[in-house]
Amino acid sequence: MRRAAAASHFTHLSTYHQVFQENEYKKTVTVPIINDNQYEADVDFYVILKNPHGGTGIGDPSVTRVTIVDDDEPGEFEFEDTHYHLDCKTGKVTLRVMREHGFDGKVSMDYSTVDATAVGGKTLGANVDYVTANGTLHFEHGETSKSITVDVSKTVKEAK
Ligand SMILES: [Ca+2]
Ligand SMILES: [Ca+2]
Repeated sequence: MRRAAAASHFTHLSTYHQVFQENEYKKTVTVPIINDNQYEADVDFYVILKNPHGGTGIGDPSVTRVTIVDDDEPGEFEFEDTHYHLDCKTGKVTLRVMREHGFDGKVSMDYSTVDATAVGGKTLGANVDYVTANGTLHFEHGETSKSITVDVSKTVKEAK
């Protein structure tokens, strides 16, 4: 578990002085937690009791651990369809990538083309069926879909 960074997750209370009145046996310490929208591992911090005054002592436990459980769902990526067919006349195919099961925070994902029976190349030519593509899709917080466009040959060829 990562150490909680004070600046980003909770307001740092370096020393907090509590005074118990006569007949008082219970007090609460409140630490404001900052709720962001970025997925991250759970983080934790400790609160310790120290410097008792007025003839009192420190009992056990005098240290407690607080875990900030992340509530953000960054989602997962998938294509909208398992198979795309294209009309050669357009010379390109657009594939839609969906971000499902959550859309919290800024996330990114890489993609690349892989040859099957079609042959990819840097530019379209005699023996090139499509232009190989690879890159990174960046999603902002709340963004749920992006498109990848691949240029393909307008020349119809028989499957090899
Ligand atoms: Ca959150
Ligand atoms: Ca978070």
